[in-house]
Amino acid sequence: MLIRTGRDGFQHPIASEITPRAVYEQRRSLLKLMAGGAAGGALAAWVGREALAQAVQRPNKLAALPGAKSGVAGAATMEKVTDYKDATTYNNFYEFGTDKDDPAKNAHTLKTRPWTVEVDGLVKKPAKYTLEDLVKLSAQEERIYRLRCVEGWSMVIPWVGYSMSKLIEKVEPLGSAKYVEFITLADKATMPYVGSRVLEWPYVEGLRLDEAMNPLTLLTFGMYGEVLPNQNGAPVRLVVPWKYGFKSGKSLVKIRFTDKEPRISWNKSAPQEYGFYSNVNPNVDHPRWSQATERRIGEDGLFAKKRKTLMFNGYEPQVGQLYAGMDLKKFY
Ligand SMILES: Nc1nc2c(c(=O)[nH]1)N[C@H]1C(S)=C(S)[C@@H](COP(=O)(O)O)O[C@H]1N2
Ligand SMILES: [Mo]
Repeated sequence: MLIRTGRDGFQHPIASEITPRAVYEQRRSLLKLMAGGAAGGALAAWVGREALAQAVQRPNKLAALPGAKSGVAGAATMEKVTDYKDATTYNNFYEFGTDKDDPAKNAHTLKTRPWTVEVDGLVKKPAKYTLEDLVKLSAQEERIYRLRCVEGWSMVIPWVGYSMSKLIEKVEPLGSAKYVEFITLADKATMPYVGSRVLEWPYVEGLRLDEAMNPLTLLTFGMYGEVLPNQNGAPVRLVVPWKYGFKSGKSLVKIRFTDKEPRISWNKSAPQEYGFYSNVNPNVDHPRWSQATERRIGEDGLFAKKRKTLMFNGYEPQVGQLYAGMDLKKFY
């Protein structure tokens, strides 16, 4: 669905990316009501969501991937962990569709074995890692991170992985390496929306080298003590907890070290809305809405209070110094 804004006629491709969840769900059930006749439509919508939640409810069907509690500062918020059901049925993974429940419905086609991640560019030791080698490269840790999306929803998830810095140290970046580019799978055969005009494919993300080296940046293989469900970015993704969710690329296949700032997918699609840095910042509004508050998934009923969004998503003590002296209104 195209939405036209007043400013410079920019068209945003998808309503669901920018619509707060409560509004979006209301609108969907309303549409279904209108389509199916009042009672029948409402029932169908309810049954649909329940069935999806049932289908992903975890009778431990995924392989266990436990991690020892992390010793990294800031790696364990004490906030209530989001229900597994919510974290696995309300996703953004555009390769599988643009509705929040599309990834849970469609990502079963993703083939996560065999899987390799190629690390190249400005490094002394470029290498191709099999998933198995990558999993074993360092000890798995559990980290309970907040993840906040541009659209205003947030979650608290127990991720399992290890600091990206462990991999970076292994490949030994050259002095000229300043950025890291994260390239994700774009396989038309298994990802039905690759080729659609929503975004340029593959989905590409990037970090400055010092951001990637920050111990909080997590190379992630699991969540809730199990391997990642496909819809959450199996078999390996990034989690960068102080940045908006889209910086956390899913289903990584290539990691490349560069001397130039990588062109990232969302920035290409809408440069005035999504900057390279995309640090969570309540003081810098999105061009079309405030970023000062958020809704925690699972608490987004009609009467749930919004939460105040914290600078760098609450990770300022750990990452604030990375941006000392930078104008974050300019480098959004
Ligand atoms: N490859 C890929 N990675 C992606 C996305 C995507 O569409 N494709 N969406 C991003 C966005 S917008 C968010 S908010 C997070 C969502 O992660 P989650 O579904 O595990 O909560 O994944 C990010 N990583
Ligand atoms: Mo997002």
